[in-house]
Amino acid sequence: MRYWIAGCLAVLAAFGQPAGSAMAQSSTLDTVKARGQLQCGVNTGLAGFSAPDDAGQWKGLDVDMCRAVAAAIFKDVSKIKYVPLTAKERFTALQSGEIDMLARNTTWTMSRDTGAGLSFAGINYFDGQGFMVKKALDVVSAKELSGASICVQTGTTTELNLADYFRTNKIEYDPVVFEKLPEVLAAYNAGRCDAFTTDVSQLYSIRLTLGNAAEHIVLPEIISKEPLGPAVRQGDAQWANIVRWSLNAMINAEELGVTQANVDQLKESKNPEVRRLLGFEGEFGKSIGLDLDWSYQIIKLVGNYGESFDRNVGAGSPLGIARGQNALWRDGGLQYAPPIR
Ligand SMILES: N[C@@H](CCC(=O)N[C@@H](CS)C(=O)NCC(=O)O)C(=O)O
Repeated sequence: MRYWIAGCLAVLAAFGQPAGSAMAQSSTLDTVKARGQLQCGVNTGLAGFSAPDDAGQWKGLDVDMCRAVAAAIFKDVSKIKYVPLTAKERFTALQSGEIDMLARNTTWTMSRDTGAGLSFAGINYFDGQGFMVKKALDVVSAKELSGASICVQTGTTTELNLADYFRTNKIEYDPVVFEKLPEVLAAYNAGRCDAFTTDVSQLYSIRLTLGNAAEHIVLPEIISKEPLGPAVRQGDAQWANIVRWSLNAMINAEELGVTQANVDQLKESKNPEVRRLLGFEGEFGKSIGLDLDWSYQIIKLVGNYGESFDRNVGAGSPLGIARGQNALWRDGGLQYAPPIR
């Protein structure tokens, strides 16, 4: 018996274990540090969230989540390998250990958070699902889409919301389902479907790529809650904390008025909350395995949440999305981070 067990273990050792379970046992932070690079799963190309610019540099609100974590760990935002993933590929990439974190317009749902081997670390964009149609269709409400064909991508929350909405409103429709976004868009452009549905932020982003954006309208109905946020593999609490508190640091920095431009000046601040945020009081970095200046580095190298929002998707970007639900709680929005104390 003993021999058999030993033999079994030898076989296990020889063939190895799935990367995901092996990674969950060792610390993701140690793995990332030893590799000298954060492997971050992002969208294949969604302007404002994650897309390479003309110089090949990845930019976007989700990309800034990757950059914040790299800043906290390495004090260097170049130490990132961006792994572009489709909707269908994203969770397997995380489970298999191909990526350390996922920052890819991904909705936090109960089934994903509990059943898919992943944990969500916060919400970096409050979104909801909507519809886009060609203006020429002369439709002003989703309720007028009776009998319409609607393009949708598989592997998303979008498919189920679509079915729910039309069932609840007792409207007949014809779903046209594709695995990849370019296929969805080609079908929409070619008139194979009357409407395209996904998260509203993504509709605005995609509309800019359609040639004549003014020919398409986003209908007023928001049919779901889509809290988008970064996710990690289940089973490594320290790593989840690093990602969660990197986002919280950005939101708290906005609330405290700490920006990329004034962060060095504010090293002299007497405000105890600012002093804790910048690592001069308490030992908050230590508790997550990082240096005391972890959040200073995030603000210095990436900026606060509001700065990231504005330059990527907000007023300072081609998307021009209003802060809306993504404003800070004190400004009437939903962004609220627990305090660093
Ligand atoms: N937030 C939704 C939808 C996210 C999603 O994957 N949206 C599509 C439609 S815009 C997308 O990003 N596709 C790009 C791709 O798969 O490369 C989810 O988490 O399921």
